[in-house]
Amino acid sequence: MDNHINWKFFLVPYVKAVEELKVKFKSVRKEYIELGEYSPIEFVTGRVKKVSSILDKSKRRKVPQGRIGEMIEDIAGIRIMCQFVDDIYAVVDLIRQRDGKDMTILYEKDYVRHIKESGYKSYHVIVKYPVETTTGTKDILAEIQIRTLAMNFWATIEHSINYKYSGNIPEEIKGKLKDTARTAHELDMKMLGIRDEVITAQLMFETKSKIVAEISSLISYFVNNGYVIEASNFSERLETLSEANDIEKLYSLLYEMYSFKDSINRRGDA
Ligand code: 0O2
Ligand code: 0O2
Repeated sequence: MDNHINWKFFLVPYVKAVEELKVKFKSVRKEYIELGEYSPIEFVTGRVKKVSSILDKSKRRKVPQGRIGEMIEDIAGIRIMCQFVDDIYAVVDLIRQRDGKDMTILYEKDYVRHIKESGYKSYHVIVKYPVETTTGTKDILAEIQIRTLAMNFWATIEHSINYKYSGNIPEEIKGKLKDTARTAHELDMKMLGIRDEVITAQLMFETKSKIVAEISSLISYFVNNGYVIEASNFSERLETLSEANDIEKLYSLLYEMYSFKDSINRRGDA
């Protein structure tokens, strides 16, 4: 059955779709970080399904060879990992906002609220995504899986065990896996309880990193322009305030350094 498909040619638009979608979702995260805001996206991965897995799935589902592209919707797969359960729905909203623009949502499956028999949890959004190829525009189906880090940990482990037993996991191990799925769920619920605290700490870390980077580049500027003593003084103060995690005083130091930079520039000797 597979003899008739030129897989290399067939998979080209899928490879492109995965690459493009990965860049798009990674750039959403970047945008939040640049703006100093919390990103509901922690990280993004993606893959094109292996030919052997496509063949297995099409055999299992009795999909005719000519209809693989329209009937197997996860040949292009994107996975978006979130820190907290609430973030999953924020990401789904982000995808819905793009519906009809650069992608079209075909349907959604909420395995977060409707947990699968195995214990599997994730939110799936199946989209149609147009890819420009040398032979014209091709509409590709892609499956976007959105899950927490705990859900991802569980699914990854379960997937490998499933692979080992070719889908027939012994009842005893199945039971243990369901138990670990409940533990992963409890972890997510506990994490949700400290969400605000975690986000505040992370934003503080990001803000501090940005100020420290700016101060450091100003110190180099002063050194390069001959203000070595002043630079070393600023550097000592940076070290003290950085150790103390004193964001407000770091801001004041930055402000003072910009004023100093202005004054030497006005004097015209820098
Ligand atoms: P960065 O800067 O490390 O975040 P590619 O696009 O080909 O270069 P690719 O194929 O996307 O890289 O890698 P893959 O395997 O699809 O995804 C791995 C990405 O997930 C890498 O990011 C890892 O750093 C990131 N990743 C994996 N585990 C974690 C985690 O626990 N936390 C975070 N924040 N990121 C994780 P990149 O793309 O290399 O970029
Ligand atoms: P891969 O590439 O190995 O991940 P089905 O016919 O039940 O296999 P269907 O109806 O296409 O799947 O859609 P469904 O149930 O939404 O599952 C699609 C994908 O979700 C699967 O892809 C898995 O990635 C993931 N998934 C679904 N159920 C489970 C589960 O019980 N455990 C784990 N670990 N992952 C699951 P594939 O086909 O397995 O491909």
